[in-house]
Amino acid sequence: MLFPKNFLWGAAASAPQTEGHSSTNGKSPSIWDKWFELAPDKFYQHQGPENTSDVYDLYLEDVENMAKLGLNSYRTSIAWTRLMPDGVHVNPEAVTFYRQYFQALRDHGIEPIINLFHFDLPWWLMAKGGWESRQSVTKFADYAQVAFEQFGDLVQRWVTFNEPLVQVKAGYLYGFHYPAVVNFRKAVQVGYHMLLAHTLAVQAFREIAIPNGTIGIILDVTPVYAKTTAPADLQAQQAADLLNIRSFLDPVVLGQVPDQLLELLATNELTPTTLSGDGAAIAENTVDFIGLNYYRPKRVQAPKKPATPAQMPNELYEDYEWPDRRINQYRGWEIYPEALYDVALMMRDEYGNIPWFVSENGMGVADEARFKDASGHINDQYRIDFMKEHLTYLHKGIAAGSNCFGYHVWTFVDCWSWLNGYHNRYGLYSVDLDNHYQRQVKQSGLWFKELIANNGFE
Ligand code: BGP
Repeated sequence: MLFPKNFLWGAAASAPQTEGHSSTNGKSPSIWDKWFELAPDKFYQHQGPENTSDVYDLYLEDVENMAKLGLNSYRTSIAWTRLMPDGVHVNPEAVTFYRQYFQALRDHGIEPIINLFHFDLPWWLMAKGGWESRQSVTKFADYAQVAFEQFGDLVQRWVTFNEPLVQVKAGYLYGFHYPAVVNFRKAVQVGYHMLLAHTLAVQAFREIAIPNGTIGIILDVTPVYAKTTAPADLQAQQAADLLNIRSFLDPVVLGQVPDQLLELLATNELTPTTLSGDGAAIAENTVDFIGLNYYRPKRVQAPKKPATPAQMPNELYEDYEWPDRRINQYRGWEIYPEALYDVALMMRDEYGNIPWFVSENGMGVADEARFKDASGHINDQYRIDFMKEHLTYLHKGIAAGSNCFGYHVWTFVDCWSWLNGYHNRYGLYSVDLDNHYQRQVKQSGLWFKELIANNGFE
């Protein structure tokens, strides 16, 4: 099974989950640093964001290891709180660090794909209302412009946000992320401000005009599957699809929030506050490419207690557990590789076949040290199987004409996960927390090397 020529093979990560040095080198606190300080019990084994995988010190070793496996691309993010600790001044230490890091990637033949925001809102901005406040939009656009100016000579492919809807859901509906507010109206307003922040960052990018530069966004997108074809289940599916997928994918690719979503919001008294000119800005600043993170499908059914106006999404649709599902028992997520084919066709048929790539796919497993083989490598055959299955369906989608240009695994080196700390590991390399973050390749890393060398697998 061969993949297209020049296919991007790589891995993804984020600044807050890998860099460490979270309170040093001029960085100011993000909501994660502050939340850990305020409520350490929420975090698995009190593992906070201070140290993570020490990429701040070890980036060169990681880049060399990436080159050994043959990666041709790597996505990480810039920490806003490191680059602009007070939102106004640029931190020279951060500029030096990121320039050296991105240069090292380039020197090793690895294209840096750089994301501006991966859940790590500055605390100073949270104190002013965070994404609920309209000023977050312009503050983000200012930061984006600084990043383009500082690193535009080293980075051509840019990303504005990673999974903005996860921020919305985790922070304003389900209590997983700070500020853990539960309020549907606020959630919609926050999502709208993130969409506009994205839009103004794209506008700034177009004005700066980095040679050969392209810009996109990374979304957690999977087709929504209905329990049955009964009208109530299909109606639930449509609501879930509009809120979870089309709310971002339509405006960023097609330049317009879908009318059906506007109607759904109006019926439920959820219409966000907007300013004149917003719609035109959204229409004029569509993206060049899309990154799609895929881990698990979304299955829904008709709500047991429907209500209008809905106070929570489960009054519009309810999650459904398919009895035949396979589960990654460590993370509790369904494994359904077939969805990647459906995603590929959705991009082909409903989004003008815009270039897109799988920007995250991976399997988090606990206690991996127990799988060490005689050679001392973690023998993570389950991860190899997981990637093979997903790549098989992705390949089928590409063969059907979908314009997919790459596949990035989450992640290269085991990293810190928001509330789960180092419980579930995703890396192609392990990290030894008791031994100065020592890295060691897993069997999946060696398999990935072969995959890249052959541009496919048998
Ligand atoms: C994605 C995020 C990543 C990463 C991954 C794995 O949604 O973009 O930051 O964390 O999920 O999830 P988790 O770490 O919660 O197991």
